[in-house]
Amino acid sequence: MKFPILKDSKIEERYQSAKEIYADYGIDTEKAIEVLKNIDISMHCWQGDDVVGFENKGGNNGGTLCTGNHPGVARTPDELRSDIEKSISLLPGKLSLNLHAFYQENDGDAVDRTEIGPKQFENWCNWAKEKKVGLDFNPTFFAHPKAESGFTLSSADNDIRQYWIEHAKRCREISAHFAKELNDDVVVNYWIPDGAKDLPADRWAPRERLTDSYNQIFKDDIDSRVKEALECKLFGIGSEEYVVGSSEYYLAYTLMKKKLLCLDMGHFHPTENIHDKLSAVLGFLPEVLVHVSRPIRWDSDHVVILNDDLMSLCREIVRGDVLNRVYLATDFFDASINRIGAWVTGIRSLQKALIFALLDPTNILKDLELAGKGAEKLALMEEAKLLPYADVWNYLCLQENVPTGTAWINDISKYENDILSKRK
Ligand code: RNT
Ligand code: ZN
Repeated sequence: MKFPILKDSKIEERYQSAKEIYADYGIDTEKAIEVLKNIDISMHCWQGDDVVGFENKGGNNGGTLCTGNHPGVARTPDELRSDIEKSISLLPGKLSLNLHAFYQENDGDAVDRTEIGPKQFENWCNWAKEKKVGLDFNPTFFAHPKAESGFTLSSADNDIRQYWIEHAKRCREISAHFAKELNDDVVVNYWIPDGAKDLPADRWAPRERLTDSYNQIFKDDIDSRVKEALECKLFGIGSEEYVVGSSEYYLAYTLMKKKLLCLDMGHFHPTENIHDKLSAVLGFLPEVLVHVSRPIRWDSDHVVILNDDLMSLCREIVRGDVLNRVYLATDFFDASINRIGAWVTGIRSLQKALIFALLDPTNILKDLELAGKGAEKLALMEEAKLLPYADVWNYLCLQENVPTGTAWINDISKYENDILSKRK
């Protein structure tokens, strides 16, 4: 099917009507659009190659699991960049690219993770400058023989632990280089797979060692544009019973050491949502990083869609007026469908949830709540879901020169035919 291209004049007409409807609730659509355009979304690079990277070291991914083998996976940095560029051309707003250390570029022989530096990321950095996107970074504590025991920064083997401490230090150097080159914030996220499949005899020592490792890593001050976040997790495959970097562990550590806490939407009990956590932790922590993901039954990292979890998350950020204190980074990977389609669907859904949140009649809802008018409040919350935010979204896409409505689906099919299907 050829998906319809909406006429510009129709989009403008519908926008004018939507603008009036929202104005009746005291909502300024122009302002919402301006805010959305400036929300920097950190787009994860790893949807494009199924979290494989360019080292070919083997080793497991620390319990993260990318399933499916849809053709057209990016096999080289150039292919990955081309796929990212295609995706970016279909997305409005501001973007950064989120890299992992194992996306280093080398001459076929991977540089050891304790020896990587800005040089292995020179092409990425130049590319980011040219495309006017920011960069974020992650040390990679998995997919490596030295992570096979299931422990990295909390390992009882001192050589292994020192190895990963050194890797983290190299990543700090790379991140500081990015911050300087791009003159921009660089969010660095630490996620380690450390944990045990079954009952550990000692839950204490790994956490003590982890604290010591982080203290060593963070000992030297770093460029203030480098924002360091630590990601907690409930459990992973192979770490069902015990995760060293649990929620309590990282909440305590980040509070004490003034780091960012990273909340991943898939890293809590299956019925637990992260939107309720923002007003709790941001009362004490200056900033947080959110990994935008979609768990189904477990931390499955499905492509993000416009569901209640996502809408609640964005609403909380807007209602709490904390857009400048919450960094948003996507984190999902599906290899069973066209990967550009996966990326764009997920990121557009996040942006749609944000525009929806920015058009929320929050002030009226708060007044109704204070006046004890519970039924009216609930009724308006439900009716607000039918307000014409799609017309505002399309108008925003038009202004940003990216496809409106479903037209972008034509683009991914064409790219699949022209480019992806030729990758054998
Ligand atoms: C794993 C974490 C982590 C990774 C990425 C690749 O459970 O969510 O953020 O998905 O670093
Ligand atoms: Zn994550």
